[in-house]
Amino acid sequence: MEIYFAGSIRGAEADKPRFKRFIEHLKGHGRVLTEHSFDYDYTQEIQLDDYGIYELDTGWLKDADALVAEVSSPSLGVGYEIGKVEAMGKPILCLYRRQEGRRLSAMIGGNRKLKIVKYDSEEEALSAIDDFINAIKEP
Ligand code: 6IA
Repeated sequence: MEIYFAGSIRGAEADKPRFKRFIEHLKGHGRVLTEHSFDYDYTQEIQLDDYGIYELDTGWLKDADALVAEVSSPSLGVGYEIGKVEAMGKPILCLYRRQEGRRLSAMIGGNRKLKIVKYDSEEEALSAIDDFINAIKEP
């Protein structure tokens, strides 16, 4: 199972430690193609420019069996990735952390083709990941 984890990169510094914990959990289910996209030190080492990032990520989107998108912080890149993977007909889980005074975009929350899970605790998000991946493994 190859999993593409997506999350806001330019604009969500505070989310990064949580993303890393989600990625570690996902690694228990398969290969996380984007593991290093959220690892600043590693990415600095490989020094990709924006063209390189786009090529690498769009290749991984084609390879992936499923997309797990953390959508708590608005992100052009994550919205774009969700649209592309939806067009490929692959399963998509969107995880949204409930935050006072904020609402998920209607273009995500209103799309019945997406599995949307709104969570308060990390445990809820991790268990939603397990349910989502297990449902793909046993259709
Ligand atoms: O608009 P955003 O930057 O929030 O878009 C985030 C999404 O685009 C993520 O789900 C990634 O898959 C992809 N993406 C955007 N920037 C990068 C990136 N930058 N590396 C890999 N994927 C990216 C360099 C990483 C940085 C830690 C130095």
